[in-house]
Amino acid sequence: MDKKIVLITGATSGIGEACARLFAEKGHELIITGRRKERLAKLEKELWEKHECRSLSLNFDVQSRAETEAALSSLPDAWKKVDILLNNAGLASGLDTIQEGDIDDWEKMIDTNVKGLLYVSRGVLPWMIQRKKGHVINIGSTAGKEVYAKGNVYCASKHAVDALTKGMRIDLLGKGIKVTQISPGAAETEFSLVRFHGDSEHAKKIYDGYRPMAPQDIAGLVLMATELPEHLCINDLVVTSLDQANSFYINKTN
Ligand code: NDP
Ligand code: 8X3
Repeated sequence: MDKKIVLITGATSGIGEACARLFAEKGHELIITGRRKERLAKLEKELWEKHECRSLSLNFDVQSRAETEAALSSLPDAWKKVDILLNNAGLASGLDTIQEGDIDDWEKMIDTNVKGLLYVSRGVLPWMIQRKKGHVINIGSTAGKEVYAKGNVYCASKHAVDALTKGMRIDLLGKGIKVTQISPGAAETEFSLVRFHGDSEHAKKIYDGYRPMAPQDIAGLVLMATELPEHLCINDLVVTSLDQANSFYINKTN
């Protein structure tokens, strides 16, 4: 097996954590990141005990350019040979009309989903370019394809991820670097808990009456995208559960 170094932003929960577990199980080496240090330490220990996976934790907030730059430059040279960058860290904060929206929520989403992704990519891409290989996978969303009521700024941030993914693929053409976007519909993670500012009752109700995807479902697709023949690149993969047609239509009859 071709052992790879996989850098996963937002590995402390949900899709990023499921990806960390799957890539570790497949024998790869991991750089796991997030703000919750204890969760990173626990995951690092678990991955070693279960799979003898070598992993390294970087504890930083992607909203901070200075923290992101410092964390990435602290990596030993051997760990800078990142083969796969999974830009996953992201969030929705609030669900309000544009006229009532909380500007702090807006800043959080734009700073994390757009600027954070840019800071991390700007740090890692030169390492990939130097080695003439690499794979960037951005976690977009169906919210990056359609806009739904009260989704305004979250949808805008995921539309930005969609545009940045396309831009990256164009700018990196001929450099041996694949750029993929995976755009999921609803997956049951801590996403809704975060969106509703810790209100677990409200968060649970979001998944009432239908079967959403699990974070492991997305992890399987991320892995699949990285295992294609060298000359093939999935550009964009929109995926929902069987109960979801798009951002608007969900079969809630279960
Ligand atoms: P979770 O809330 O379960 O996980 C989010 C992850 O992002 C956590 O590990 C969190 O780590 C990290 N993160 C958030 N903000 C920051 C920050 N400022 N700095 C560093 N890390 C951060 O949600 P999901 O797993 O669902 O979300 C992962 C991605 O998937 C997001 O980009 C989301 O927009 C996207 N997505 C989710 C869908 C869903 O329905 N769940 C559907 C489509 C896309 P920590 O808090 O420790 O920093
Ligand atoms: C998360 C999916 O529909 O809640 O990106 O926006 S949705």
